[in-house]
Amino acid sequence: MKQQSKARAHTNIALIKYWGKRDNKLFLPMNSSLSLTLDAFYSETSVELSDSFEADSFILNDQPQNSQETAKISHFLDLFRQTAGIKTAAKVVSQNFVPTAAGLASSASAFAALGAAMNHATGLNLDLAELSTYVRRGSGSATRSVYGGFVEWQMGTTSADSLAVEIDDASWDIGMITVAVNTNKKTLSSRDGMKLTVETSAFYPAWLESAAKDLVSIKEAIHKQDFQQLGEITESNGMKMHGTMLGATPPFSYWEALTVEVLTKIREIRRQGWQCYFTMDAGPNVKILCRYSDAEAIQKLLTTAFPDNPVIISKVGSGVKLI
Ligand code: 2P0
Repeated sequence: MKQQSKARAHTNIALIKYWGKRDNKLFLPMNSSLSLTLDAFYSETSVELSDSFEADSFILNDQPQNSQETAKISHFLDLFRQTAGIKTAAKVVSQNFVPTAAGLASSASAFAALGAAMNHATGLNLDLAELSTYVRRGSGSATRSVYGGFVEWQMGTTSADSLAVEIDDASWDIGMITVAVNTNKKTLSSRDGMKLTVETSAFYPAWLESAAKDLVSIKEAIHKQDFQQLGEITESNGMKMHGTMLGATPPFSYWEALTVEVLTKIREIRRQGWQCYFTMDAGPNVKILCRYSDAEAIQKLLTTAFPDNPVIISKVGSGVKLI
């Protein structure tokens, strides 16, 4: 057997956050989430299956990866191999066009691209909804990167129905700006951070109750194309997620001093009349939901205030594609 496939997947930023698993092995989440797929950050991954390979190999950003990193990929590829009934080893070559491990969700685009390439190379050709249940088991947030625009990851009841659903293509003047506060590798992974939160946070039950209500409201806002409502829910849901971490034992936070300055600046820009709303993931960087047509003007205001920090505009991204 010899097959080769290559895919591109874009990252996504959750507007209703995924924060906690109810099953750590199957990556079943504690709550449903909803995201916007971004055009500016993506991964391109090729998978070559060949009977001549003795073992899996993995090259990321031109660097051959060690046995520990390769084992993580092998475990993921096994999901596809088991279904396809093959044992063929794979050569995986991946390029991330995303600052890695900085809360910019590189694992989402990485596993979505790898899964899509493997889906094709094995000849399984699962449809996108089913593919999302496979890539979920590489990284939860990858579930949502299968589609473009606004995407819901329904928590489901089993592994088979915990999947991505396309909600809207977000073609109504939507954009996102990222302010890179610090792109170094974080000290506490989101995987460990969410586990600690589920197990110890006094605020976690309130988070679950609130996230379920926010999901209903944000879907209404998307349906009505009500940008203000969309932004207000986004901002409040993200802050509630970060609140759960302060209620954990020991308490923790991904924020840095500059993060707070950026949030203060965004509120000021909003008072000047621009519609912009912030959200943050498991890192100090700030993402701003805005009108795509306003993005350059808002970028200028942010760059003037924070000249040393990259401020990156993105339009809405598409779903996984073979390339
Ligand atoms: C999200 N994050 O919804 C949330 C918000 C970070 C904060 O999904 O353990 O890398 O691989 O399932 O997907 C980041 O967590 O975690 C994430 P795993 P993942 O985007």
